[in-house]
Amino acid sequence: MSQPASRPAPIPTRSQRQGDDYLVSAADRRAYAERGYITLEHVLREDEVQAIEAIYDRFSSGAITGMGRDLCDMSGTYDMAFNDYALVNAMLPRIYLPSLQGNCFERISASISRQLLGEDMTLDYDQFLSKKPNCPRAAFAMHQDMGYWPVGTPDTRTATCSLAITDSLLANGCIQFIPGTHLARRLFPHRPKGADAGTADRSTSHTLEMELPAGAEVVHQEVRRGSITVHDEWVVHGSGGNGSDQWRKTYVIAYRSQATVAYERSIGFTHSHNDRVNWKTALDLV
Ligand SMILES: O=C(O)CCC(=O)C(=O)O
Repeated sequence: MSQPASRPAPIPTRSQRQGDDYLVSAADRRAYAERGYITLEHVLREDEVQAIEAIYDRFSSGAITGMGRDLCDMSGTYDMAFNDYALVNAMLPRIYLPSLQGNCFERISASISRQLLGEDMTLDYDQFLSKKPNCPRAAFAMHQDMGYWPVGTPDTRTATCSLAITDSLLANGCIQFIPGTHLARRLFPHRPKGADAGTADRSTSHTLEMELPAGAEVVHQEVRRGSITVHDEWVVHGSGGNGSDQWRKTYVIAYRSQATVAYERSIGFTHSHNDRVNWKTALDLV
């Protein structure tokens, strides 16, 4: 069952932004714990979004080369031609273009993650996700982020901050969540997208999908340019296709604890799609 889209909040009269900090309120922290995600309004100013978008577009237009599988279509298979991509996924842009490092979204989202989850939160990975206009295929299959990551990490705390570079609306395939699905802290079964039809497996496509829990109520979370959502590692989420004539552009930065990031790196997991997988994932559990 799908709920009507929640509308973007009205412009607040007083911003929670103070320098490189965005003050996360006690109500925000409670909502994050209860629902598994929150929306924070007006995190970046228009001039800051514009500066980031100029760099962002170099990735979404394919101008940055040499990324291997880190530039792929998150809705399709690795063998697609760039011009056929529907959901352009650029993994680890700060590695491929180091001048991105230390930008204002990195600084502000780091502060937000620490206020939500503790001072030991550190940047784990970044990602640019762009949905082409008039592209119903540009859907991100519903999943839990833990489904993609190595299982067995003792401390799973995560704050994934997604900046809307464009307005993110129901029409262009905004993010959608099933609130509260994080509470049990357990993985639902995931499978490679297209596995049922025999059209893909994990070596041909990165994308996973899952059955939605019975009676699930999906909330379409619209977000205005410059505002962000933050979600945790267990909440079920994804997004629909782009039925509008506008791009949807999203800049994701995920934070995990220093100990967890050190553990990931020690087993060779960097969030690059070029990693050779030699650890257990959700697929080993089904
Ligand atoms: O923003 C979206 O379309 C989905 C992004 C997502 O699944 C994620 O960042 O984990």
